[in-house]
Amino acid sequence: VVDAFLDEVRGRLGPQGVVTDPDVLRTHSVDWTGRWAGRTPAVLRPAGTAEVAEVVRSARRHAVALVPQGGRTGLVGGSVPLRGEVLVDLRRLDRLDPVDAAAGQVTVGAGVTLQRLQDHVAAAGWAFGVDIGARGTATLGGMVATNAGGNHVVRYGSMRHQVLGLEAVLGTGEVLAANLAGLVKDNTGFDLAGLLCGSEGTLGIVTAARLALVAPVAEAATALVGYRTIGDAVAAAATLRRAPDLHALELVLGPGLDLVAAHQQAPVPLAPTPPAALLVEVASSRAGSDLAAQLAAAVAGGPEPAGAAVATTAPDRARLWGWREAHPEVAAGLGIVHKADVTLPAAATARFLDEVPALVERCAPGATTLLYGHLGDGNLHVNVVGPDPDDDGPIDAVLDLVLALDGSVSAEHGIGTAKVAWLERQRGAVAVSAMAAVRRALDPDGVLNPAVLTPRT
Ligand code: FAD
Ligand code: 2HG
Ligand code: ZN
Repeated sequence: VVDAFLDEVRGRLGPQGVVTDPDVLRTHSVDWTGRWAGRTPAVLRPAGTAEVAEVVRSARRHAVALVPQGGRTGLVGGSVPLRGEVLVDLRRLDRLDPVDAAAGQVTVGAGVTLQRLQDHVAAAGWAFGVDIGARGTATLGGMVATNAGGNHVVRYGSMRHQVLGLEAVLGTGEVLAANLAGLVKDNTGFDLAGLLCGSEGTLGIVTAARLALVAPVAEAATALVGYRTIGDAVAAAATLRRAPDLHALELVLGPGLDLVAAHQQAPVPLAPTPPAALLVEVASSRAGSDLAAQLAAAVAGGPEPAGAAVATTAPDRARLWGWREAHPEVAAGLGIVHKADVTLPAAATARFLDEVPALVERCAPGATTLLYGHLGDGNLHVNVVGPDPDDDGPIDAVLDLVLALDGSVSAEHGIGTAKVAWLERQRGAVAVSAMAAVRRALDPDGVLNPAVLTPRT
């Protein structure tokens, strides 16, 4: 069956559109974490929307399942062929249109990386509201599919808030063009572009997006502020959420800072290393405001800090950001990482941070637990290294606690295949069956990402 499918696709896409080189297949079958690996008979490389539609229609005819792939930086096992699916690498869809300066919008192909988009719009005097550490590899298609969040959700929201329109090939094989003109207001029925944001490749393959841009930062001040206790850092965040021009509000803890220091062979800029620190950034599109003073005043409104390092130039700010952004890479360097990406109600955050290390220790004695995240949004990342790759016990215990505290078991990475067992507990049976019904309508034969979100049999 697969051979007949691949022959048909080869006929439509040409030989360069169907890759079966075993080295390439192996590379594409593993994700960034190394924890999720599958097997595939082929990687398809369509060059445009029409070719993606050919692939999906052909897959339906031959009952072949597909997994769309961008940069493979997703962290929940959604982009790898765990059931032997055929991969669809979207990176040749690399259209990057000129910035529409009148609207402050741009149309971009699904395969364009975030970094390339950022550079492109910066050259035209604009900025993009979402930024994540994987910017050099993550694609806009993957970021739409996962509704990526990242460093500036406190200011601009997640991907969903930047997406005005989408082009996608639905599971039916039809091409959906939803508000590619980028109309800011369009109340003519369902928001289909919004529906595809966070759908994790289960409803359609995103081929292009019409994105809203924001004013570029003219001036910014970034500080790594130490606190004597985790509780102080959480209390400070409650004050700082109201700071004028807030651009980022991130949490790191002492053990994480020490690991980054060892990795970067550079001393932590706060000595001694504090139990907790906030990376706070204020930014303005207007030059001439004294943002460092504004930031100091905002910090002074909260608990007394245990030292602070402040930066106002771009290279110094990037260095400070390194203390936060290096965490996933440093965790990966310790071994296979078990991840939870959760949201807590503000009132439950301190208790969660306090309880998780002991909880993990009870499930996996001797394991290393790193806690960090986008505290401004109540979003914490839990990285546990030590348990066997298949041992979900510690993360299950963490997610049980999240549900008991009325949080969410996925803040920004999605459900993928890794968190499928948690979806119904989080959202309830009615919501899950509504999602499955939408899925059946847009992908009647179950060709797209069958193992993801609400698995198809
Ligand atoms: P992939 O990993 O290739 O795919 C992810 C999912 O989307 C899969 O289910 C896949 O099937 C689907 N998909 C991919 N392309 C398409 C398409 N064109 N159409 C339909 N479905 C598609 N996430 C955050 O939210 N915030 C962060 O701060 C953040 N930081 C990160 C830092 C690091 C170092 C890493 C490794 C990851 C980080 N992520 C973060 C995870 C995040 O989900 C991804 O970086 C990004 O959103 C995925 O893009 P990708 O192109 O790599 O997608
Ligand atoms: C981040 O904020 C990413 O650094 C990755 O969302 C988190 O690897 C993780 O757990
Ligand atoms: Zn994150």
